Amino acid sequence: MGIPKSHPRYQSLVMREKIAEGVRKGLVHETGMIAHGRGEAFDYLLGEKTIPPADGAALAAAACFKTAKNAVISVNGNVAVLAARECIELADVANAKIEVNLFHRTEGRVERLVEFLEKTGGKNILGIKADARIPGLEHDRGKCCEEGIYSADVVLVPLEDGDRCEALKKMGKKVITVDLNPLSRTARTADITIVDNVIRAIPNIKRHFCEGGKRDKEWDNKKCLQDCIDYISGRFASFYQF
Ligand code: PTJ
Repeated sequence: MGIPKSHPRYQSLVMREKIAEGVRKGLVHETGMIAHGRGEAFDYLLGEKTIPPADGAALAAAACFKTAKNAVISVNGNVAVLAARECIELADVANAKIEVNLFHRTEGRVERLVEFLEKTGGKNILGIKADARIPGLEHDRGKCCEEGIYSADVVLVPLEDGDRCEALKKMGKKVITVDLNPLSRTARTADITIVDNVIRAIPNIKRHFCEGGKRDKEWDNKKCLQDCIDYISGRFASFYQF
């Protein structure tokens, strides 16, 4: 579909089209459209821009990447079609690995996503050889790579499921997530939650990483989430802010 650049909702329509095309190509799971719709609603409430607490969280994430020994970026169907290039660029500068790790895992979709990421410029994309398990997770959603998520000290898991986020925390990992919904279980479980669209959050982490990625105090994720909720509530207070 040729979306005219002049359309006031151009970027949002492009994202929808990428998700729909991703489903058609077998990259995005069909429920990825539902997840996207939920995210879109929260993005609307944020004003479709990076709000200050989200930028602070992106800086905290960059600082985490700086000190990581084995950082891994977990990529699912939605993240791949929306922000593959951004994830690859972050992995390159931060010396992180990329693993395709799916909630609704099928070997075919993992292979298609690995191929898609490699065509976009990614190297040594993990995910096909899932030779380890995240303890406590039944079925295929517990599968991961020993060399990747299993042995990582820092994992960036954008658009993650709450259960898996909790299981990764139990493994002792530092978990960073990107989730537009500040109330989600994932948002509340992760060590660092960037309440922003993945298309903005990943480049923000990279920018902070390249600018030094230092933060002055311990990260308080609960306070960050409260600040995000306060921001949204503040916008609700006046019709004219929308
Ligand atoms: O490709 P798979 O099989 O791994 O499946 C991926 C999805 C996203 C379908 C799966 O992980 C899922 O069902 O996720 P949930 O539980 O619906 O959670 C997705 C969360 O991400 C929700 O809280 C959304 O608000 C949020 N979200 C959706 N789109 C974006 C987003 N957050 C940031 N940027 C987005 N573009």
